[in-house]
Amino acid sequence: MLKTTQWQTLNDCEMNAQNLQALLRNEIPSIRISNFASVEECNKLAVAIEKVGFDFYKNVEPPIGRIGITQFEYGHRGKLGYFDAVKKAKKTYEQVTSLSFDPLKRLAIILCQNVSSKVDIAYENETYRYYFAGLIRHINIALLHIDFAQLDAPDWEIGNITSQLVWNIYIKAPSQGGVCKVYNRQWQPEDEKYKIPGSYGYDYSLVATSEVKHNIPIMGDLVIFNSRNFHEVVPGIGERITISSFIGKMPGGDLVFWS
Ligand SMILES: O=C(O)CCC(=O)C(=O)O
Ligand SMILES: [Fe+2]
Repeated sequence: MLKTTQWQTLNDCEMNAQNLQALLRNEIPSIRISNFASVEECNKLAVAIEKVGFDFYKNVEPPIGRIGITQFEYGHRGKLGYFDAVKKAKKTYEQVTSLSFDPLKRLAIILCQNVSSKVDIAYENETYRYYFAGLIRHINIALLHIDFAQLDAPDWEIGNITSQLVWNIYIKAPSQGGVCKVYNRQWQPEDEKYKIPGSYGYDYSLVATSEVKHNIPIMGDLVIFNSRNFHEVVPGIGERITISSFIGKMPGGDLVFWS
């Protein structure tokens, strides 16, 4: 049984070794790295992203645009399709970031300074292939959901993670709203009965009495939260473009990235 205790604070926490461990244990709601990227770096990324253009998810309502691939979409379709698509997704990511900077690399350096274990892209031993990390998204609304590889990827290497975080950098932020609400309730298998049929969303009654942290999108900021916690993105005014990936903690303590 997972015990949900009150968060130590509802404020934004800075990145340090202690906070990173606290976030993995769901003792704090999020870590924010303010000015992770400059306005100029974000504007350059936005131009490069517009040039490439977004694809839209199949069967996701309301629509979410993305550049790159997700393990989630291949969870029920088999691994090989995902790993076959990694090379192209990586190439597009490099095409975009080469015109500005690479957020994944910048974050990996910061994480290395704050953990004693290894930090790398996730690797699938069965197929001898690296995962893709660095999803670019255009999200207006995201329904209440969680991202947790023990549920989404039980037969994949990442299914072995003991806890999972997600980072998002805001490349374009709405002038109002677009908040990512993170609830102090971590997914448990019994929660599957709250899943809305035919959707990735869960019923809001799950979080009716939960503590909630509002992560406000600010251009250039990077926010990390525990993606096993139920979360949603509420509507805003203006475009909202992010780059993200998951950070899993492997049983030996190593941190791995994937999207
Ligand atoms: O865009 C966001 O703020 C969070 C989106 C989300 O659901 C995630 O990154 O897991
Ligand atoms: Fe999510």
